[in-house]
Amino acid sequence: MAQIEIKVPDIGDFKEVEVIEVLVKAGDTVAQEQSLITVESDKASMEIPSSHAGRVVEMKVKLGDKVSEGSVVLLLDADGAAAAAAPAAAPAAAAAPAPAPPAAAAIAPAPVASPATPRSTDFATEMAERPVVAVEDSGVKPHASPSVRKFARELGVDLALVRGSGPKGRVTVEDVRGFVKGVLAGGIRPTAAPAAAATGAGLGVLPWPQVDFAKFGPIERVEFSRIKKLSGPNLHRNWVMIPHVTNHEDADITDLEAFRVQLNSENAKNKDAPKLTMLAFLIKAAVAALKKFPDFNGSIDPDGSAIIRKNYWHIGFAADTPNGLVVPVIRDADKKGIFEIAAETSALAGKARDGKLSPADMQGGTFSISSLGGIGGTYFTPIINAPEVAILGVCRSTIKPVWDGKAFAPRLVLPLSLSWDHRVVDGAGAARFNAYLASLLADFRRAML
Ligand code: CAO
Repeated sequence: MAQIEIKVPDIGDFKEVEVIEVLVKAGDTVAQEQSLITVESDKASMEIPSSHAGRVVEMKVKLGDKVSEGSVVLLLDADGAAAAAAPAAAPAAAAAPAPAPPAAAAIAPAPVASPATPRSTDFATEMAERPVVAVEDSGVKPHASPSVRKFARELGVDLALVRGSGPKGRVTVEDVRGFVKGVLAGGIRPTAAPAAAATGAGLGVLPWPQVDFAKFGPIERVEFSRIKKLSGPNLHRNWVMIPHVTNHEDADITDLEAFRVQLNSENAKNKDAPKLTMLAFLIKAAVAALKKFPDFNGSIDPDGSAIIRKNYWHIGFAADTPNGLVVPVIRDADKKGIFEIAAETSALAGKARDGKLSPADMQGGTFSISSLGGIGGTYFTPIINAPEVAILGVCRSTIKPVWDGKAFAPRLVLPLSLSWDHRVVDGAGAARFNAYLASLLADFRRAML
C-alpha cells in the first residue's frame, strides 16, 4: 500500500476557507470521491472529496482550520490499484467548476455559489418554479452542512422538503432561504410534493395506510369544499412548520358577563344597537394584552433572526361556515369601541356564512381568536394562523366553584387556550400573556389602563 497525502484540489478563488465539518477520522476506510471535509467561505460551502480509496492514517486538519488549494487534508494508505489509477487532483478535473461525475478519477469540488454557475437573486421565484421534491424519498438524508442544518432548524424548515442546488443535491443556506421565501410568497407547497405527501414518505414517516374501505362495508366519497381544499394545506404547513405550544388559563368572567347581559338588555329596544358578544370583549382585551406583550402581535422574520412587531392591531376571528373555516379580520381593533367591534364581527360573520367575504376582509391579521364558546368544549389546541405568532382559542364558559379564600363561590369561568410559536415566545411569556388577559376579562376596567 502506498501512503499518500490527500490535498485540497483547485477550489477556484476560494482561499483560507474554514473547515466546518470533518467527515472522517483516522482508521476509517474511504472510497474514492467520498467527502472528507466540508469547508465554508462567506460565499459558499463545499465538500472536499477523496481523490483515492484507502484507509485514513492520520487527519491533518481539524474543525476551524483554514485551508487553501494544496493544503493536506489527511494521510491515506491508498489501495494499490486506485493509487496508480487515480493521481491526486488531476489538473483537468481540478479546473472544472461543476460537480465531478460519480466515476471521475479525480474530483474538483463544486463551490455552491461558483462564479461559473451564477444563481438568480430572486430565490422565491426560482424556488417557486421548481418542483418541491422530498429528498428523503429514497431514505437518504438530505445533504447539508451543520450551519445549514442549524439555520433550517431555527426556521423550522424540514430539510427533506428543500431541493438542494449544491453538488450532489447538497442543500445550501440560499436554498433554505429561497424555500422559506417561496412558502411565504405562496409559490411553494410547504409540505412534500403531492405524491410524497400522500404517502407520508416526504416526512420520513411510515406511508399512509392504503385501505380498500369498500371491502368492509358501504362507503361514500364526499369532495372537500373549495375552502377546505385551500385551508387544509395551510393548516398542515402551519402545524408542521411552527413549533406550537398551547397554554391554558381560566378567566373569571362573572362580572363581565353580567355587564354584557345588562348592556344588551338596556339596548333591547334599540334596533340599531348591535348585540354585544363575548367575542367583541375578547377582541378588545386581546388588543390590550398584545400591546403589553408586543411579540405576540408580530411575525418571525423569514431569515429567523428577528421578530417583526406590528404597530397596528388587526384581529382575525375564526368563523364557521357551511363551506368551511374562514378568518375575517377586524382592522384597527385598538381604535374601535366594543359596540363597533360587535357590529363588525356580526357583519363579517354574516358575509362569511353567505360566502361573500372578499380577500381584503381576510388579510392583514396580526393575531387570531377562535371562539368555540357558542358550541361547547373545555379547552383545545388551535393551530397558529401563519405568519402570526399566536392564536387564542376560547371555549364555553361554565359556572364553577372557585375558592375565594373562605369558601367556594359559584363563578363563571371562561377557558382560554393560547397556542404560540416557541421560536418567538417562551413558556413564561405565554403564561404572563394568558394571566394578564384573564385579569383583564375578570376586571375589564384594566383594559383601559
Ligand atoms: N361561553 C358560553 N357561551 C357563549 C360563549 C362562551 N365562550 N360564546 C358565545 N356564547 C353564547 C352566546 O352568548 C350566544 O348565546 P345566546 O344566543 O343565548 O345569546 C351563543 O353562544 C351563540 O353565540 P355566537 O357563537 O353566535 O356568537 P359569537 O359572537 O360568540 O361567535 C363566531 C361568532 C363567528 C365566532 C361563531 O359564530 C363561530 O363561527 N364560531 C366557530 C369558530 C370556529 O369554528 N373555530 C374553530 C376554528 S379551528 O377549526
